[in-house]
Amino acid sequence: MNKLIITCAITGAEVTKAMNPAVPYTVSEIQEAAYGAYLAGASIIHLHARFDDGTPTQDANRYQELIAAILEKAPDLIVQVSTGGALGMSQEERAAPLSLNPEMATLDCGTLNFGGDDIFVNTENDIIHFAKIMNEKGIRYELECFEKGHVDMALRLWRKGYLKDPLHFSFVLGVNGGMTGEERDFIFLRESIPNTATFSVAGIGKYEFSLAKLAIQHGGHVRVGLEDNLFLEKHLLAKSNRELVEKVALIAKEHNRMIATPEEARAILKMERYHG
Ligand code: KMH
Ligand code: ZN
Repeated sequence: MNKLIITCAITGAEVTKAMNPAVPYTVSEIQEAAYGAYLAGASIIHLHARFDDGTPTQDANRYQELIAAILEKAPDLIVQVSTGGALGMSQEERAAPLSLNPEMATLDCGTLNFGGDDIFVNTENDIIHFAKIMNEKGIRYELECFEKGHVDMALRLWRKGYLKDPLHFSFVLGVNGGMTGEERDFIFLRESIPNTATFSVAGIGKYEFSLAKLAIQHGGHVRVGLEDNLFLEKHLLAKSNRELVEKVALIAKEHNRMIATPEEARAILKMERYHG
């Protein structure tokens, strides 16, 4: 089986230190979190920018500072910026970090409820807009799909030529408003994408490690991190992102799945460009 790409979603936009003090905000906290995840086996860092007080931002200068700090400690890491940003941000705001020509970015493939009154808005035209920018700049996209309709949307846009090969999906399962992360959901999604596509899973909350295990068994890749889940196990907060990556690395070892270095991850994902 191919090697396992581990992505670490180190901070996100919605989780706070009040929920888990290990959530990183500052440049040095984010640098440390990324480096710890790297040492444990992560080859991709899914990055949201935040100001020192935790406020999420899509400010390109802040992203630049964070990316430089991450690459200073681990120059070969793949940094994947978020174009999802935080709930309520405008399309223009969310696209800002693409001006930095990052190697990789997320592309969210549909709208969904996000708990309470919140809605994460990604219209068809939003998706096309982000895709056009990324195509022009040669930025590799990870297609975030929170339910089956998002997979269908991505495939429709692929057939129309807005999305280019090679496709790499991320099944983000367990959001309050999206699809759950039960085994049947995973199998359904996995069987819905072309054989030529690669995929990763991001299990939200209690689904983090059960989905990771399924993906490891089925040749997929895995994302973990405090953005997605705050707990190492039930009632036990994770002390760091590194701990979460270490737990996945252990599951991979139990299933005889080797872990990809960043260079190997680039080869698996057929990425042509190394940084900006
Ligand atoms: N913060 C969420 C509303 C992404 O990074 O592309 C959206 C999100 C997706 O985290
Ligand atoms: Zn994110």
